[in-house]
Amino acid sequence: VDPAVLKKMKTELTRFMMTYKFALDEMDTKISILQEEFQYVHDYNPIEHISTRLKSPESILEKAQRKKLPLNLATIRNELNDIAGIRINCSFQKDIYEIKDMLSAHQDLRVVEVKDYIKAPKENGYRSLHLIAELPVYMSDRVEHVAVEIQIRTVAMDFWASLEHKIFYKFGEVVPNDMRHELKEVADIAAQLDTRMEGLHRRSEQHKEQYYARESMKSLQ
Ligand code: 0O2
Repeated sequence: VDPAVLKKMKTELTRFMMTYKFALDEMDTKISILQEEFQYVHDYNPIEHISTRLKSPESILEKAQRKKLPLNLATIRNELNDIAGIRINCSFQKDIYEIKDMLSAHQDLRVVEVKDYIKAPKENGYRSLHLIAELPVYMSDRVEHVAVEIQIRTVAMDFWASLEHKIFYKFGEVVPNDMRHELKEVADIAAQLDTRMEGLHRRSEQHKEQYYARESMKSLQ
């Protein structure tokens, strides 16, 4: 290959990857701002943990080949929505939808797809809310609209998904029935934990409100 052509290809690929890194940086900032401001206004932080990941060029190519896509950057940008991923782990299930609404209200962020694996869990028990959002990334000579996959889940959903990912997710072969059932059962137990913890949270809020109301009555007497 002509060295000049090779150099141009390398520059294009690096700039392509950079747009996804910048999109993740922007998302990270957006979420940190929400987190800080929400804590200030509501005296409560709904986000336990945020992590970001950028697919490596090798796994982008592997996925493009698996999907039988022509190997050019424009097609890959249009067809692969999970090159940049951000995962938001929340405390409670209600926080997931609150965060979704807050992010969807951002004018520069266009939610192009929602997959609600909480209302409709996957057959193996996987639960999570997935959004594909597009946001503009301003480069020196162009604006790119870059897709980011946002996974929002509770810590209990994340516990199950992270371990299932290690145990089976990329196994690629048929998982024996008894193990499939047990994984699904464990996912359902995690969902019950979410419901119970959320119930406890609600009751504790009511309890605290009543307590402070009683205390302020006492101070008036
Ligand atoms: P990794 O290693 O986590 O990055 P598409 O991208 O639309 O072609 P798909 O599978 O329809 O592919 O998208 P979907 O369902 O939104 O899932 C994308 C991501 O969600 C996966 O990314 C996982 O991170 C997560 N996920 C989906 N299903 C499961 C599951 O059953 N178990 C676990 N642990 N994670 C899941 P990747 O790139 O496949 O994997």
